[in-house]
Amino acid sequence: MPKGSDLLVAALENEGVDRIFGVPGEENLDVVESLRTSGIELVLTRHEQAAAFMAATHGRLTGRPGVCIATLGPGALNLSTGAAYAHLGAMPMLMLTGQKAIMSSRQARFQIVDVIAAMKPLTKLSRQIVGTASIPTLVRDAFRVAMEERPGPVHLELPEDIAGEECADVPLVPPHPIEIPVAHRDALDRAAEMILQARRPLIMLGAAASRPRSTAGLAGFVRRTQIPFFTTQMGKGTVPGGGNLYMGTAALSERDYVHDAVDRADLIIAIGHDTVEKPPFIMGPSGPRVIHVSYMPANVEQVYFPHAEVVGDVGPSLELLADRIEGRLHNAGALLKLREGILGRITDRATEDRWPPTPQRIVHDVRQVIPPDGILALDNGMYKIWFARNYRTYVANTVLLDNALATMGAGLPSGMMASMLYPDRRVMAVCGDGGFMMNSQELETAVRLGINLVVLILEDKAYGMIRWKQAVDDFPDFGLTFGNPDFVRYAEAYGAHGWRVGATEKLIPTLEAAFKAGGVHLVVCPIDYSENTRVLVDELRAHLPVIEPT
Ligand SMILES: Cc1ncc(C[n+]2csc(CCOP(=O)(O)OP(=O)(O)O)c2C)c(N)n1
Ligand SMILES: [Mg+2]
Repeated sequence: MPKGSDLLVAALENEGVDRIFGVPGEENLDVVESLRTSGIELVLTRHEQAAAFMAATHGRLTGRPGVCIATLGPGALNLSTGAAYAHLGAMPMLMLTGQKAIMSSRQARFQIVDVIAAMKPLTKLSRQIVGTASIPTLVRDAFRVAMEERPGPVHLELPEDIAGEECADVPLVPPHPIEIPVAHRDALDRAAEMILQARRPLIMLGAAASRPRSTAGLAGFVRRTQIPFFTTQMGKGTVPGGGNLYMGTAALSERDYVHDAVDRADLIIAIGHDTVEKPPFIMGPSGPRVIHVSYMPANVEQVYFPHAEVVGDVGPSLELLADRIEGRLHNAGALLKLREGILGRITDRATEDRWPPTPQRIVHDVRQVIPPDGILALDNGMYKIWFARNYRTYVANTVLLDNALATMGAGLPSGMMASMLYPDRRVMAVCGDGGFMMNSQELETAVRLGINLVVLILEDKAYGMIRWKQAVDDFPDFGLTFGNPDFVRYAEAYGAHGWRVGATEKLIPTLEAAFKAGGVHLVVCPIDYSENTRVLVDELRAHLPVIEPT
């Protein structure tokens, strides 16, 4: 006779789950036993937070929920940052947690936390499984909720008595494809009219543009309209091959060079913008008109209040929009004349050979060793702004950047997940010396799994971004520096390879050698952060937006 945990695992197999990440506890042991004899691989991590980051990244890259598992109380709570990461970042994920038996209580309140309540604000759905009979439908529903727009995390708690209870073999619910409705004809007509009338149109690609299902539709829209585009940080790399129309990425909210184009535009077609992101530009009463194209209606904010909306499945809706305007746009390329100037300023000092290297040089050199389809997974720190601003992409969804929860510690686990999903591509995690140490224990997981991954640690012996903001706000330099372990020996202690870059011209050969060797590599390179203030404050303060007669 099957037991509850067998039904749960069968229901997960029914959804096509092939791996579960996590740290089991006593209360999960029935599930672990059911997994042992299943086709699902249990991937142990060294912290539940990393398991959740990996599962969320699985969802982000495939559109199918990644699954993670933890015990009750402390284990479940360690998933919470990952839950928020997936919730703000719209990544489908299923979290499974254990719980003490609900029908009898022999341990009083030992380790008991109201995990359902704790997960409520961090998930789209958080439910306790109270009987075996409902397991197949609950799992099916959890997957639907996680995947449907706006995607995100769901949570199921399986108490140990339900997990171990023998039960009848309840039939599973077969999944079926569900199409997302396409935008209404009137909305498409209205948007087409606005685009046809625009004198200086500009496309903006935002976070939701990165859903794997919309990749082809987006590329087609850009190609057919030839309207130049810029991206938000999380929209970076959503359009493949659109290189000659790329105007930049808005790493800052205003005054950057890309804002020369934004400020000059009279219409912005904002595709997939999600206001969880730090604003890519600030709307004002006299700025450009904005058409919001996305799966979900716009959230109206002080800085974002679109004038028209095209809501529906983004790919097919854009196809219908392109049908209405293709070949009829006379001003599509009006802003393209600004492109060279914007991109030229961005690449300033990209090949300068000072030691330690500048962020611009590091971004430039990293690009040289990553093939077009290689994947970059960024942690959170000062360098993220530089990568967002300066890194160019050629293939869709090749930059994993979190501008939603913007949590430190996700760089290594998200890079590990990308490497597991795409073992034939080069994958690099870029981390600060602060963020790396928040989940560095996962080096053991990476080595154990035998994956290929290069981790570049940018060392400034500080929580650099906060230290920089402290300086920009005229606070004295205080309280934000630390020491580091010897990263080379640290890597070696895990059975990984460690490298220290000792000269600027050594960065490319070191990274290249690391990729060629395969396995897990930690490459440490110091970074000269004096550029933060020189460029991102002084230069941009002096930068006056281009004013041209309209
Ligand atoms: C979990 C978490 N804690 C704190 C912060 C606030 N924070 C943002 S960037 C940063 C410093 C990052 O330091 P490091 O990883 O060394 O990168 P650096 O900026 O020095 O390049 C901090 C503390 C955060 N985003 N996430
Ligand atoms: Mg640092």
